[in-house]
Amino acid sequence: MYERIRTMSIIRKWEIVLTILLIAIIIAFIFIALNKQNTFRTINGKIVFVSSPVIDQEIYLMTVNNSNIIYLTNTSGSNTEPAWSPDGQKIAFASDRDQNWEIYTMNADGTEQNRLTNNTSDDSDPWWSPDGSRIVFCSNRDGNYEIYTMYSNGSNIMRLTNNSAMDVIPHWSPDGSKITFSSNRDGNSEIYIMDINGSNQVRLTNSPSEEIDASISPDGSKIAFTSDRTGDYDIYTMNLDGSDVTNITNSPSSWDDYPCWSPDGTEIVFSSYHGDNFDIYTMNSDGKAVTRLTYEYYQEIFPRWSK
Ligand SMILES: [Ca+2]
Ligand SMILES: [Ca+2]
Ligand SMILES: [Ca+2]
Ligand SMILES: [Ca+2]
Repeated sequence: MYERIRTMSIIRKWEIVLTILLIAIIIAFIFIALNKQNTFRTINGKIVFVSSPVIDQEIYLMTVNNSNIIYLTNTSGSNTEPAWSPDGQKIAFASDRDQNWEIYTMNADGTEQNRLTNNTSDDSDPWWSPDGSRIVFCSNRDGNYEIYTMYSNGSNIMRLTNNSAMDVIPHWSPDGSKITFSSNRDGNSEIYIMDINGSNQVRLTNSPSEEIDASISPDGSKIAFTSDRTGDYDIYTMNLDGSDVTNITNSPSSWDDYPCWSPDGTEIVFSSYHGDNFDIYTMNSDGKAVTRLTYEYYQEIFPRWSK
């Protein structure tokens, strides 16, 4: 009888130990699952992006790792389309805080927000020249969207395009010699490239789908852009003459958009719409090693990377 009770008590002890072990394993799995959302990666430099936690869009800054996110703008009206000055000290952006879209600049900590344009039409999509002296942007001030440049203090506005189509989303090449943009002048949106005075406008893509958001890699060898030519938005790269087009995201289940090169050209930051909202991701320039940076429920778009 004693032996039997003793055996029972040993069995009971093991049951308790195993139960505790099982609970510990379950807790560990839950902990790992919860913290998977918070696996931070080190970002070389800083990334600004746009999010819309209320109704308006505001600009946010992510530094060191993706756990440090601060807001740079907080006004009535939206603040969007941030673009870094080449030295990483300033950000140009578009805002409708003064009732219509204008171009503004601010310091990289959100201070000294100054308006550069001042008219009743839409002025948007700023992008800095690599020497910091000028900003390219688009405006419909002449009745339809055209590409313009101005000095970075807002003076000396020059129109580069001149036709009845939508000429939008200009980006300056890192060597300073070219500007890429999108236009629907040939029937639907395609990627174009031109000299910085507006001459030599050349079409690089030719597909019945939408081609937008072109930006040239830091070494000047590739253009990243967005296209829905497969029926879903993916990010592509191509050579500067439009050859060697490669779908680098190639994910039919997600809308991938807003590509921007890392300062060293080895990676691309972009937004991807999974489930029901956009978040910020990085990938190598060949589309490999996709890493998620944000987990907000809101729409995180327009990521732009500076050193
Ligand atoms: Ca305006
Ligand atoms: Ca036009
Ligand atoms: Ca097209
Ligand atoms: Ca989100």
